[in-house]
Amino acid sequence: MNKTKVRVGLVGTGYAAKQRAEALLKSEQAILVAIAGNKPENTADFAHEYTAENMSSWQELIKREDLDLIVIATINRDHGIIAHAALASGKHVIVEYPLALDLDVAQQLITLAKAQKKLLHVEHIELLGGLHQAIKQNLERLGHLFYVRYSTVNSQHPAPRKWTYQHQLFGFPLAGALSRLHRLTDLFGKVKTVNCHQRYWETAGDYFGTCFCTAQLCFASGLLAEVIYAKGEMLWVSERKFEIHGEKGGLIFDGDSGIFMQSGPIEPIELATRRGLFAQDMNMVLDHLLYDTPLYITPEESLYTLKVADAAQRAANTGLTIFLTEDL
Ligand code: NAP
Ligand code: BLA
Repeated sequence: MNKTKVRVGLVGTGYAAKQRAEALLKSEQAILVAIAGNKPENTADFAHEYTAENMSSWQELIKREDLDLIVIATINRDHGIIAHAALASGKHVIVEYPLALDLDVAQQLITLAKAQKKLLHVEHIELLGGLHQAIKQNLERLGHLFYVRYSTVNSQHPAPRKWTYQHQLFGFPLAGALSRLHRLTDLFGKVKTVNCHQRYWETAGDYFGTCFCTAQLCFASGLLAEVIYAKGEMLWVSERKFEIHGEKGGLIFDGDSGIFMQSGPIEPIELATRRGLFAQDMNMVLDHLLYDTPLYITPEESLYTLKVADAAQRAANTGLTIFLTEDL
């Protein structure tokens, strides 16, 4: 790009959008020009706080000809349709994961971005975080890996009446929370088979009160991974645990603390903070657009993980083991 500042339009006014806006405020390479939100009062407050123009809808935002880049930081259901419209109108796109809830839509977006010669970047900040970096640095010490357990359970009393507890808006749990699977595909490669069980407990209206999802992934390497993603009011204890077991040692992360275990003494492993990751992602994209520096993830990698999530959904719906052998 041959101009000094990337002109940005932002969709969303929640946590992720705020992190984006803060990063843009600090950046010399970009300017937040306009935003589109959901509830008018939230959008007005956000526009005021970041001195951005308040657009009445994402459709109006995307129509503007003075924007180079659209950042999509809104509910999962709308990622695909907004990304499509933005790419079709010639904008670069950053979208928070998941790229789309539907696998075919996600595939089409990658094709469209190529045809339009525009950047399509799917944020996967979990790859930038301390846990992932610590795992990468220590993985070789474990020898041949045979078992992984990754469990994120969020006990919430009462369950919030939020989009993250609405089927259509959040999507299938392991697609909506794609980072859970993406950590694994990034570390361990291709998946051969998937089993999954999924249950919701409903409350009044559109919302569920509890979601419990558990999947088993057999990787092409022979590694077995168990993933638990659960949230809501029927869960009595929260858990954030990542265990990796190898023939020569184990890595056990519990919350923000980690240890390396083998026959000798236990070694503590420090984790860097989870803060500042959206800003890192934002700055890498701006550098990429302006100076062609490399990015840390491709949309194809995110699409592959979405394939695994889609297989998990099919496994949960049918009770069958799903084979992903065409990608091996
Ligand atoms: P959030 O704080 O709950 O914000 C959600 C945004 O969506 C708000 O602007 C909200 O506007 C809007 N919204 C809510 N209900 C809506 C509806 N029915 N129709 C249209 N818009 C609606 O969520 P978030 O954590 O920022 O997540 C945004 C995206 O970032 C999600 O795709 C999420 O997966 C992704 N992400 C988030 C994180 C994180 O750390 N939070 C990390 C990675 C990826 P109102 O408040 O005005 O309703
Ligand atoms: C991911 N966090 C997410 C996602 C949502 C939230 C909707 C995407 C879906 C998912 O992967 O589950 C929402 N996270 C929240 C909310 C809180 C929270 C409402 O911690 C309330 C405190 N996100 C934050 C805060 C931090 C944070 C305060 O809102 C950390 C200081 C980090 N959230 C964070 C990270 C991810 C994430 C690093 C990526 C997922 C991962 O690490 O696997």
